[in-house]
Amino acid sequence: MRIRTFEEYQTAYQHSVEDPEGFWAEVAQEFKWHKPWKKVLEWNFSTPDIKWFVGGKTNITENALDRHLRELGNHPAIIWEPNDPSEPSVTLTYKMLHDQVCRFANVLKRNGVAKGDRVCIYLPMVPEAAIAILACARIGAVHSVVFGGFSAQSLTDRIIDSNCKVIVTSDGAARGNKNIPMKDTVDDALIACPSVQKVIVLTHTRTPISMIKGRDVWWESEMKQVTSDCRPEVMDSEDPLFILYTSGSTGKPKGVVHTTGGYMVYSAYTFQNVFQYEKDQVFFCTADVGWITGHSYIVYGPLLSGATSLMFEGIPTYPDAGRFWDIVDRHKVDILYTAPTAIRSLMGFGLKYVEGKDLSSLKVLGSVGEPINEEAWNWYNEHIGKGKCPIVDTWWQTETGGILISPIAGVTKTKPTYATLPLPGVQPILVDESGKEIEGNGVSGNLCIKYPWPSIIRTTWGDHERCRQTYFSTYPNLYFTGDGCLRDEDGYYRITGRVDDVLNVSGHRIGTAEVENAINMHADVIESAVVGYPHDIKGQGIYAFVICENTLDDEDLSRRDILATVTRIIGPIAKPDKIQFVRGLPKTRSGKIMRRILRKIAEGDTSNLGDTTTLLDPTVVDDIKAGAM
Ligand code: 6R9
Repeated sequence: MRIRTFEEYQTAYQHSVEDPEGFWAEVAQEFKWHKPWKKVLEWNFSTPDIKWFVGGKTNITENALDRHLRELGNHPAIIWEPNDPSEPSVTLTYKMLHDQVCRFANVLKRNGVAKGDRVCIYLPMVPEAAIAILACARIGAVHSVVFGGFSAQSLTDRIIDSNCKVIVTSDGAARGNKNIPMKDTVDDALIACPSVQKVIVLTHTRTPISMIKGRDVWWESEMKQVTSDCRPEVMDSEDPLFILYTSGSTGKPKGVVHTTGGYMVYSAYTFQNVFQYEKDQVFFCTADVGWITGHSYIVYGPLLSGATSLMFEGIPTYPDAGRFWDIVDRHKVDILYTAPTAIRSLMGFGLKYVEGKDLSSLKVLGSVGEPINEEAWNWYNEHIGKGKCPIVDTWWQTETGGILISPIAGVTKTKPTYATLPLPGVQPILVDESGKEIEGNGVSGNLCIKYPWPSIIRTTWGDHERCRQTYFSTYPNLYFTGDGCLRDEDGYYRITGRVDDVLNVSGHRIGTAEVENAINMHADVIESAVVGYPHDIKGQGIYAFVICENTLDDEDLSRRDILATVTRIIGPIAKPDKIQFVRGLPKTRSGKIMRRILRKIAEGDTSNLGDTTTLLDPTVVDDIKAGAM
């Protein structure tokens, strides 16, 4: 299963393409199955209908916890670093984690959760988030983790869409010098969610909160009522493991569904190979468990591999911009996996926060979430890796469940800004607008994948047709990623960014349509159009063109009201960086907004706006140009 040399990578890759079923069967054998699969793969990209390890029975927590108890029982599974550096960190061994997961699984059962039920997890970055996730998987409940930065409205939408029965939350969250309400937000969200029967509340910040009789119970007192005996539910390989909502180019976020067997095999395989994890190493992924990166590379991938996963509650700039390096130094972190936006932001604070920190434990550096620019890559390489740590620029998506294109640390020759080569089992293909394959090297096109890998999206919750439409209909018989991509002369892949209306702001995926809908909720707004523009730290910033009824006495106040509205509807991560009030939007005669023009204006490149003669009213463009920010 483990690739050690480039020759081994080539052999594994070839094997995976010539005999995918044989290849993945071998990998899957490392896990404990209650019943072996009858067939490795059944697939059809047109419906789509994809099944891995068909008929196989397993439980992912048995593989992530029980399987390690004999050899690694006293080995750290999770190291938790709190927001406040003066508070002690917490270590949970595999035995302790197993005990807590089983107990909380029993708490869920006690509160009416059964196999197949959906449980919403809305927690800060505390070990209990991992415990709650695994407890769901233990009893076959489907977890739906919602990122703590989303608003009550977003939480409501997600709870309703997946019809969650129980919510797990905390009183509050500590982030930097802020205390963020969690239970309050849940209370607001629940006004519109009749399906929710129980709220399990972890005490964390001890902020005063409301506790409603019959509905709200405390995590701690529930845990005292149960034993740590909880037999793992035997799950079918294709039983849903979790739902994770993500933004697309249209409509509300969709619930991406991952299933048990394939996700288990792929998250573990990619974790071990991409990062070349060795026993006793400390792996620090700085993502939030509310995103796919946290699911696959804080919780499942590392624990399935018997690794030690470091979980950090706080933010990279608290108490100062040296916090990551301080954590690396104190916990002797071997592998650091973070996002370009964090690197760019920390770069901006200068080297004084890096100096004096002992980073000599680092062996591998990872990057994820957005394209990494050359300057950030070089800084990461020189000042953090000291020129001796391979950088793995890992490209993947919520829908792919695990890393698809990435160097294998120390094995694949890296090149700044390139995700380099597909992992075994991954068959990328570039196509032009008409869907024709673009062959050869030194070319670019839209990135698709032509063959299933074990953790490919199975459906979008409650709306299979939407899954087909979004990913499998643009180009027949291909999975369409939504990303543009270049393949250079060496056959190396470089992801150039989204080709659809999805923004990537500080590594967070946000749909322009979602932001527009939120802006349009403001009482004075008539219409809006949102585009991305290059932003030095965030990668992309959000630029909103807004037609407003009566801004005009105090534009700044109107801007602030719009920001507050977006925060209320989606959450602070979707707040536009720039709001320009306009009298009209550039529309074609059929009423379509010409975003190409708005994008150019937002980028500050108004010299060549292309053909504007097809516009209903070409003069609005001059007005917008004149008022550009
Ligand atoms: C894992 C994750 C997915 C989108 C994806 C792409 C961008 C992710 C990248 C990258 C360039 C990388 N993206 N990794 N772009 N290089 N190494 O981030 O999932 O939140 O679903 O975002 O992020 O545009 O399509 P998700």
